[in-house]
Amino acid sequence: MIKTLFQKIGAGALTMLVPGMLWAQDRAKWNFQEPHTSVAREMYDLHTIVLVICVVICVGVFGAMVYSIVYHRKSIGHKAAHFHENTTVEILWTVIPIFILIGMALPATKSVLAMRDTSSPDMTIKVTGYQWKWGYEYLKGEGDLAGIADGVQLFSVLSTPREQIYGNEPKGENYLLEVDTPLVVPVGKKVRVLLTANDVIHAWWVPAFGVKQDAVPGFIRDSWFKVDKPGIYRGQCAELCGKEHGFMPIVVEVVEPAKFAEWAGKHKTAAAPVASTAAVAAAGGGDGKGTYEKVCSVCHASGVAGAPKFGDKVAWKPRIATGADALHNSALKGKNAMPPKGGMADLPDGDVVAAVDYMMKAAK
Ligand SMILES: [Cu+2]
Repeated sequence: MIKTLFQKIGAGALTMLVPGMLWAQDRAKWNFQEPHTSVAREMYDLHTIVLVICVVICVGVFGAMVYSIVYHRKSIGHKAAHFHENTTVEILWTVIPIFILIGMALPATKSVLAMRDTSSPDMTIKVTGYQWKWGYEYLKGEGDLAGIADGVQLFSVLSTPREQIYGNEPKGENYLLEVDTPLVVPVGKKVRVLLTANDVIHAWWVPAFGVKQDAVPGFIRDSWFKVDKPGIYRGQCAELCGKEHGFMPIVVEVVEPAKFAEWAGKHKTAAAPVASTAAVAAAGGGDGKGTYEKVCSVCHASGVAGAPKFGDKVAWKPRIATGADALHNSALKGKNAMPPKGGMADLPDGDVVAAVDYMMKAAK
């Protein structure tokens, strides 16, 4: 009887061994991402230590239980021992867990303090969550980063083609984890991120940096990272923020400082205003198609919540009848659920007007 029981346990352990080995081989898929900041490394180690403690406790407790069930069972005539109100045992099972908890709490507290320490950064970037994209604004560089990227602003929008999302095309390698314009930061520099949101709560999460921070409208939260290796790091919005929550990934490109300066220089000239927004609006020189794709399409491509669908002649007809000026005004100042300039306060008026014209033209 006992023999067959152990044979069964042995066979069970063997069948567990194969998936266990497969797991070990493929662990990068199941484990945390490879950490690339000191905070992420601390989190990774903490997770490993606590996991090991849990496994040891689990094996110890269940081992004792199984041993007792098998060897101390009534059918072989075992007589139960009595150790009620045994002071030594009671002290032991109080003191040992206390030490285990202290052993876990000490390194965890140290890591949380390191995570919260956003003091003396080399660079500060404001991150704004929108439904459904990320906005980045380089606020201030310190030391040799002073002034290099200050004032550069960019928007990061999902670049996975809709055909892949709808299943009409095979999915790419970085499916739903790719954007048109990544955030670029220098390697080995402490970057402080200030997080906020424009509409609902989002969360900026980059696992390899050990950063996961809520972006709350009306509040500023901060976090930091200092990446040790150039490369492309991917993350996602980690707070359910609406129907396209899964479509606002984060891509951070970490580059050498020289390359960063070069990149920033390019973006600074690109961001410089060429003419007054009014003049652009008058000349109709704004980027209609680009603005539509970056801003308006979020609602108008699928036609959500009263937003007339792009190219839908029936839905657009009564709106077009109110005149182009009225539509330009609604887009600039906001109407019902549509925020002013689609929620992008920094958008030049010319681009907004051009985007409205572009959408009107498509529906005529
Ligand atoms: Cu979000």
